[in-house]
Amino acid sequence: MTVTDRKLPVVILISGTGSNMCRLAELMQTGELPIEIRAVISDRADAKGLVTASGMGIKTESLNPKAFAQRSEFDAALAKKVSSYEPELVILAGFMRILDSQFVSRFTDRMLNIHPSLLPRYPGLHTHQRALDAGDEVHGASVHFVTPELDGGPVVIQARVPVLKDDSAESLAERVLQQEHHIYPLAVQLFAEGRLRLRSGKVWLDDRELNAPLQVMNGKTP
Ligand code: NHR
Ligand code: GAR
Repeated sequence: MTVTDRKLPVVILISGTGSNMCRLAELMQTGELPIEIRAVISDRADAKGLVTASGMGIKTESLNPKAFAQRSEFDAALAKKVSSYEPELVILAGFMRILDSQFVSRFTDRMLNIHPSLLPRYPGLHTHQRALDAGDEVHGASVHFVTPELDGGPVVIQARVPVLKDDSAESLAERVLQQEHHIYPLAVQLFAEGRLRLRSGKVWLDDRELNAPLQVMNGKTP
């Protein structure tokens, strides 16, 4: 095996449909993305994405938060499960539970999330409705490194999506999701190739500090 054949071991955390996970898995299987998905783990046993992943031959697990008396106990059990796969990158892909700083510190600088807004606008939930309510003309999605502060970690890449006159939260979410399927694989690829890193809280690309997130508009880098 040569150096370039090396695949980055990853674990993906999901809660729902898992379309971002599925896109990453497809690109792995066609050889376009140098990762090895060691497991897909959900906090919901009924997540559709678990069925998709096992149908693609990927190991799946779930861990029910209700089985734990405290949040911190769930987070510790999840951290243990994730660690057992020895991932070099943890990928949050529609994972709907806030993780405590104990969890985050275990995977410092090697955990990414995709969030459906142009951060720092609209951290948290219901981002599409909030963008509509604010009358924004442009909305989008961001890939960021995960830090203990919710959706507050350094942003790597963003996709901008125009808001249309008759958009509902659902129609807007659908177009944003299409763009997520472009930017998440790109960020994961840069990380897997060793070109993208978080060092002392700053994003580095090709040995240069990134002073603004990479930008994609309608699938094109301007
Ligand atoms: N954890 C940390 N420490 N930092 C981040 O940036 C995180 C995180 C965990 C998840 C994803 C995030 C998103 O992209 C994410 C980023 C869940 C909630 C939330 O409020 C908010 C943001 C995100 C994920 N969850 C509720 C909770 O009490 C539960 C909501 C539900 O179950 O429907 O955890 O949007
Ligand atoms: C995506 O839009 C993702 O950005 C968002 O949920 C969707 C998951 O879709 N994430 C969050 O809202 C995290 N709180 P998917 O399951 O089909 O990838």
